[in-house]
Parts: sequence; C-alpha cells; structure tokens
Amino acid sequence: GDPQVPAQRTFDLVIAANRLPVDAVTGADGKITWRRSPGGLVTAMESVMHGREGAWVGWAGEPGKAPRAFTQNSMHLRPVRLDQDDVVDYYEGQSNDCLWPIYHDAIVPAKFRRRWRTAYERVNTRFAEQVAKVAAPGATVWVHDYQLQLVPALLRKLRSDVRIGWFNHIPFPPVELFMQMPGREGILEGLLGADFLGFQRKPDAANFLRACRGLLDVTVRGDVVHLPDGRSVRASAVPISVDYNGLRELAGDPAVQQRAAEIREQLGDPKHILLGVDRLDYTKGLRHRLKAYGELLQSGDLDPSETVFVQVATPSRERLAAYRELRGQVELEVGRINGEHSPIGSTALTYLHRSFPRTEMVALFAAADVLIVTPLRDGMNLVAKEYVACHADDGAIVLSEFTGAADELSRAYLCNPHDIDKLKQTILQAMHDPPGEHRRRMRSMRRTVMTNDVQHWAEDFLTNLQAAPHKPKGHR
Ligand code: GDG
Repeated sequence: GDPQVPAQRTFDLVIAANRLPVDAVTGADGKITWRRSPGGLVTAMESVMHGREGAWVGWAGEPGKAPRAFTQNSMHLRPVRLDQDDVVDYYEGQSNDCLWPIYHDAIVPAKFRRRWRTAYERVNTRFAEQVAKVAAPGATVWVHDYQLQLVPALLRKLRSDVRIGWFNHIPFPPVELFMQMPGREGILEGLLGADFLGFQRKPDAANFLRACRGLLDVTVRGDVVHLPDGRSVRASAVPISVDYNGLRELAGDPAVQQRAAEIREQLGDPKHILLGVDRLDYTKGLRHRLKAYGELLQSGDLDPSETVFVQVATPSRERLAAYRELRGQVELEVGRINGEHSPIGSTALTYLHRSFPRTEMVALFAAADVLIVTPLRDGMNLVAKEYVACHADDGAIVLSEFTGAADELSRAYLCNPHDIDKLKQTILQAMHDPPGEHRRRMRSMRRTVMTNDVQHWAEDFLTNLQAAPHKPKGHR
C-alpha cells in the first residue's frame, strides 16, 4: 500500500538495535547526561552516515517511561519504552535465557516460556512501529541482532516502501537445534520480511537457509530464499570487525604506552603476561581456560614467578541463574589457583570482575604477550581483532576454532578449548615460539584486520542491502 508519510521528522537511514548507542550518566546535581557507548558499532555507524543524518531506535537502558527523543553527535536518538515486565520477559527471558543458549550450541539448556514469547512479539512490534514513524519514504532500515528478529516482517507490513536489512551478531544455530524452539517458523518468517540478512560466517548463513528450506514452504536457490508472494531475500556472510585506525592510534599514544609499561611493572615485571578479556558469559570458555592454566601451574610447565595471567571478566546478565552459577564456579577456581600457586607478594591469576575505560583496555592489550580467547561458541569475538590492532610486530593469540574470528585470523594459535591437553600445549607453544614467528603471524593478521575494518564491514553490509532485490519482478 501507500506509505503513510508521518508528520514528525523522518530519516533516510534508520538503525534499530535493542540498545541505543549511549549510556546515561547521573551527575552530582542528579541531572542525567548521555555518554556515547564504547565500541565499534557506534564508530561504524557514524562513518557510514557520511554527513547524512540518521536515526537510531533503541532502549535507553532503564525500565519505565522512555526519555524524550534527543540528538547526540548528529545521531538522532529515538528511545523505545521497556517496562519492567518487558525487561524480564523479552530481554532477560526470551532473548537471553532462550535464544542466546539455543544460538550458542545449547552450552546451557534453553528455557521456553510462553509468556516470554508473547513479550518478545509485543516489544518487537513496538520497535517496528517506532521505526515506521521515523523512516522517510524509501528509507534504508538496518535492524540489529537476535532480540529483534520479528521486526523485519512487522515493519514491512507497516511500510512496504522501505528497504530492510538485518545483521546477526551471534551465530545462527544448526537446524536440529533451532527446531527445538517453540514458534520457530515465526522467527524465520519475521526475518524473511527483510531484503538482505547478514551473518558473521558462511556456516551461519547456511544454517539459516537450511532452516528455511526444512521448515517453511519456500524455495532456496544459492543464497536466496524465494517466497510464495514473489519476493526474494538474500542471506550471506558479512563478518564484523573493529575500528582499526582508532585502536592503532590509541595504542600508539605515548600516555597509553606509558600505562602499558606501568601495568607490566605493577604485575612484577614477569617474563610472560597472559591476558583474557570477556564478558562473564558461559559461551566464552572461561572455565576451560582456567582449568588449562591451573594444570600448567600444577605440572610445573608454568612458573608463577615468571608468568602471570590477567583475566578481565566484565559483569554481565547478573540476574540470570546461569550467569550467577558461572560466576560462582569461576571465582572458586580463581581462589583455588591463587591459593595453591601464588608466590607471596604476587598473584598467579589476577581476576578483575569489573569494566574498565577504553584506554585502560588498550594498555592491557599492549602489555600482554599472549591473548587467550577460548569461547565454546562466539559469533565473531572482537577482542581478538582488537588485540591485533594494538600490536605491531609482537604478541600472539591463542584462539578457539569456535569463534567467527578464527575464520579470518588463521595465523592465530588455533585450538579446540574442549581438548584441555591440546589447549595446554597450544598455550605453551604460543608463549615459547621465537619472536620471528610471532612477527610473521601478527603481520599477516594485521593486514587482514587493517583491510577488513569495521568501516569496511558497514559499507559492505549496506552495499549488499542496496543490491538486494527489493520488489518482486513486475512490481517496480
Ligand atoms: C557480541 C557477540 C560479536 C569488554 N570488557 C570491557 C570492554 N569490553 C569490550 C571488548 C569488545 C567488546 O566489549 C566485547 O565484544 P565481543 O565480540 O568480544 O563479545 P560480545 O560482547 O559477546 O559481542 C560477538 C560481537 O557481538 C560483535 O558483533 O563479535 O561474537 O557475542 O569490544 O573490548 N570494553 C571496555 N571495558 C571493559 O571492561 N571499555
């Protein structure tokens, strides 16, 4: 039908994501100001705007009445309201206690609740309505992630004139797992409202296409799904990346270099610094990593007077039982390792359960000799690519094969984190390989991240979206 042209201000590019790209900061006077969230997504979006003005539709992070629309760095922010029960049922429940585990190989069992599904539909509808209001005629709409899988079809019903893309930041599961989900067809149909669907890796796109072929009455040819109504939808891999130049610049900043040297010193100037940086999430393989490290200390392969391990575990989803349980297990193991192995006056394992400013993270990356990344499943893993951007010629990465990043960073020390013995060997190899070997590997990985940075990712996604067939033949 005819697009209903809304009365309020509209935009040619609209982003929809669960969260707005800002965090609220309450000042001493109790006044709320907004600070740009750290992270590559915001940088990437700013760079694709090319001076164009765009809108971002998302939740501001607090339950209850949404703040009024506001503008920040020429990005027009349009907050979506989430009430307390939306947070519990749509966000914590359906998104993080059902979809998250199913999409990550069911590392912990997924929970299915009919109330959560209803809330997911309700909140997705609210997002679609908000986007429909701010999108200009013929606008491009970019929807992000697993929380908003119904938005493409809901939006298409309201606004058949807009071009819709969706990007999945996390893996897409094999159909055998996906099938467990009550209402699974509804998710596929929701996604198929888009013109283009982007995934981190080819196997993720392939899993999606296989699910469509197996569960819906559609035809799949190559990477295109043909729908009975004549529309078609393309699904392919567009791997996300990091702001290479921004990180490079920060890592080269004398103040950050100075801080990196200071961190080394504060850690007792050890021969080897191992580093892990993760949200405290069961997908990240923290327990496997700690097991391997503990055993290496136990066997004497690692000497705690020469080697220290720093693990940043950013607090995450603390209201969910699976996360509280994981935290307990991790902290027990950290205590055990330090109790058994830390020399007097130093710590074998420095565990930091909090988040740090960006500059401190970059200083940590620069200070670390070996980055250890052992997820059991991870859509991409930006930490690995950030480490690459922060190191010119030295350093090494132990990287799980079950991350999207492993597809591109084939010169990392790849490992299967489930195989503890091999993981231990791989850590030792990464630590003890000669500098020449580290240099060759890091240079190769650096070229990859430099050419395929986050700006490249965003442009690639939008080019794919523009090229996707929009209307069925004969409707143009
Ligand atoms: C999802 C997918 C995919 C961490 N601690 C601090 C901090 N961080 C930053 C890291 C990195 C980001 O958070 C985490 O990104 P990851 O990619 O590692 O993991 P998820 O949060 O699970 O992200 C993932 C990603 O989406 C993008 O598509 O790669 O697979 O699961 O940038 O550096 N940053 C600061 N302080 C901290 O304490 N400033």
